[in-house]
Amino acid sequence: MARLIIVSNRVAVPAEGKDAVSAGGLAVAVKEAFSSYEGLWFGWSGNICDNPSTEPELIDRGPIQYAVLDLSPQDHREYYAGFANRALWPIMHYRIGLGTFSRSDYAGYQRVNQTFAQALAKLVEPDDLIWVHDYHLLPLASELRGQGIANPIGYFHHIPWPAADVFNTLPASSELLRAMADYDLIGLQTDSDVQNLSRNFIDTMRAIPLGGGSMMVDGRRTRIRSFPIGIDVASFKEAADKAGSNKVVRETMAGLRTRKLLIGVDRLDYSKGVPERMEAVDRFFASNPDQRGNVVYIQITPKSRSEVPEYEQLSREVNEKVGDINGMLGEPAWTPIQYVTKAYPRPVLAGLYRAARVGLVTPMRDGMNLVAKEYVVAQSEEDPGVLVLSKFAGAARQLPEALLVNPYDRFEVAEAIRQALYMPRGERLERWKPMADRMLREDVDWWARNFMAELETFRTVEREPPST
Ligand code: GDG
Repeated sequence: MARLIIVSNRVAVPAEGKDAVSAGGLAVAVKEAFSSYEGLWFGWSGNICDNPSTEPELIDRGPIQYAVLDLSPQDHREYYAGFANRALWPIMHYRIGLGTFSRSDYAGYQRVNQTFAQALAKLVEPDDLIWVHDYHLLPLASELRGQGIANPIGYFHHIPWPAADVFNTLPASSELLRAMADYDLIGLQTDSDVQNLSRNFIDTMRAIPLGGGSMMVDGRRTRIRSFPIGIDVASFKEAADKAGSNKVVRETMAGLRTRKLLIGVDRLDYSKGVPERMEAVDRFFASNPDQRGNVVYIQITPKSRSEVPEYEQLSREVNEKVGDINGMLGEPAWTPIQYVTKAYPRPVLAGLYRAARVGLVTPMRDGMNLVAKEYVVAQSEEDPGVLVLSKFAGAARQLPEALLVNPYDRFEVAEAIRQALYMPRGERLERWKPMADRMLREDVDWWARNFMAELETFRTVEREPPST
């Protein structure tokens, strides 16, 4: 069997005796990709220590091998919390004003990419395919080529690619684009991301389009295509079907009594539009006073990236907003917003999605947004709920039957909440069915298979020996 090497910033090494599917997020996607290959998953262990080894720790877990490196406190500060999450993340999400560029952070980002490439190059065998994930590792292919690696290397970008004028505000933008041309295949979430990056290549690097997404850049050929990521539909649906027996779900439903439930589930991140959504809910109660006491909004928001100052600030903002709204509108017997910052097991989420009449997924900008897909898949045909979805989430392309909204317009979101709550079953079903069918067809397996099939085509490409 051929071997696939997956590289990502964080590697989710499962506990001994467990397989990777028990974890969420990338682990689910990676498992699908590994189903037809022998696998090696390479990246950061999640540990921070002084003087980390440059030799990865090798761990065997069933069919998948893991190779992980620790980071030093400086690496973590500059590469991860700094350049990746304070420069690239905000800019990719169109938040230029929140971007903080520092030369030392950028140097740290390059250094960690180089260290990863040097360690990985020693493990690569001639027939391996390499699939790199996400914005932490934009220059990895270039570093690997510098180490003499000529294997096919693909990259998948999980977050949006902004308009060229936005990306080009980043001082390192041209250098990063040039490095990206060393990937054979660049996958993005949507066609509009593809257009943005292709324009960026053409305008900034005089890339020559060759048709079918291929481009010639500095004498190298690369291909840019969209591969919208999906979810593990079968297991999510099963979790939602069984959730009635879950204690947290049962107690939540009992607590609701006859009230209708609105649900939001997001990592605490300014791209997800949590405070803006709370304002829209506030607006909804202001213009629909008869609904006070009849509707409850549960927002589940596990904290993330607390080491980045903008996230701490957001956490304070959301706490304040929840306090204000509940204080102004609440009654001893009714709390309009139930805000929870702990992470729940996936079966609990699936059950709460099923119980919710309305799924509120209103990011200001999002590469895809898997919560929107999970909400759809968790619904039942007997009584499907309504998805209110930001038109700036990549998922909106595959879920056009949702109530699509502009998350910057709280009046529009409030009106969509009203419409969703009053929508008759016939219309709910008519909107939900095509979305559920599409999610089933375009699931995580479909995504991984498509990407790998395309990457496989680069096995036969003759490559100039890398100039070291
Ligand atoms: C990036 C892109 C793109 C959330 N709370 C809990 C929990 N979650 C799970 C959700 C969902 C996942 O986390 C979040 O998915 P998003 O799609 O919103 O993700 P990001 O983390 O921003 O990821 C995004 C994604 O990559 C994939 O390409 O869609 O656009 O930004 O699965 O269910 N899971 C559990 N407990 C929680 O409390 N177990």
